[in-house]
Amino acid sequence: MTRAGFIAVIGAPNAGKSTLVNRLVGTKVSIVTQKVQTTRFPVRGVAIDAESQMVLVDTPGIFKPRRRLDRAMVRAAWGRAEDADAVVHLVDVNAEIDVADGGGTPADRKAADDVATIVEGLKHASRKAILALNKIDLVRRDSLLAVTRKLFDTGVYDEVFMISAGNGAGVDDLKHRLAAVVPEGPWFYPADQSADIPARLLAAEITREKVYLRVHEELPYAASVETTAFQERPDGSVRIEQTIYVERDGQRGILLGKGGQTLKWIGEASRLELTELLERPVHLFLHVKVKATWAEDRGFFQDMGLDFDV
Ligand SMILES: Nc1nc2c(ncn2[C@@H]2O[C@H](COP(=O)(O)OP(=O)(O)OP(=O)(O)O)[C@@H](O)[C@H]2O)c(=O)[nH]1
Ligand SMILES: [Mg+2]
Repeated sequence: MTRAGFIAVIGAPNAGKSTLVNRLVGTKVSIVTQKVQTTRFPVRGVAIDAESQMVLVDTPGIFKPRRRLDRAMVRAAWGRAEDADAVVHLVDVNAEIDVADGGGTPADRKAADDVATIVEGLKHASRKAILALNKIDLVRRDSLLAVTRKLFDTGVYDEVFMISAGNGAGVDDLKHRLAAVVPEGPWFYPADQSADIPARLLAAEITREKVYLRVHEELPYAASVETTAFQERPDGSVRIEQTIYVERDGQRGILLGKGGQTLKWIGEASRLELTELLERPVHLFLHVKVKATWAEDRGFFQDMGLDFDV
């Protein structure tokens, strides 16, 4: 008898949701950066454990939204949580502990604030969530207890796991549990499929990750990537053209870098990873365009399943 179901992974920005989904799946399906608000739309990765197929839905971080894009992202995250067979709430325990001790960076305090918002949201949910305390590689074991109790006492969880999505500690236990939680039924995807994201969208995401990795200080949230052409060539290679949108002229210069060096690095890093992911030679061509309003452009995000009607 097989089992199959959807599991939504929710949490504050930067909690490590995409890292966890990639680790559970065993391959990269969702991009990871040190920036908050990296994931913009729900990404599905498929994990298998014995007879269970788990469709993991990586969601955008839940936070207090301002821009229209942000509102659509947060709504998408809650929407997936409602639809799922189980919800994993992932918490950056390092940030929680620092704030509980009266310290922490402004980013840690923002994260703790977002965790409180999510707990409030979960109080209205129809069933309890699984709490996963992440980044335990960064904290002392004895400091975990107080934070665990504080969160558990909110009454919105029925289980707690302590994990490091980064180094894999505890992740197998969580995976076995999730495998048991999904209901009996036929699998949704073929056994060899690990992601459900169109190749052109994945290609755009990989390039966006490289943009963030390279120029994250200078371009906070200001860039977006669109694949404009994706052609399979007779020789087995693929030709990909992409446009990177920035909001201002000055950002275009930053992205290009001196003599085009920065863009060249981004293109090369993206091409290498795409070659590996797509398992064939990739010819990648990047263009940079200035479009002040890309974040307000409804059509731009429709492909990603984001709903702008707020
Ligand atoms: N030390 C440590 N770092 C981690 C762990 N898990 C994730 N990270 C790091 O935390 C940062 C954020 O990881 P992501 O997986 O992008 O986080 P996210 O929750 O998907 O973030 P958003 O998509 O922005 O909401 C990255 O720099 C990761 O490498 C962990 O278990 N330990
Ligand atoms: Mg993410």
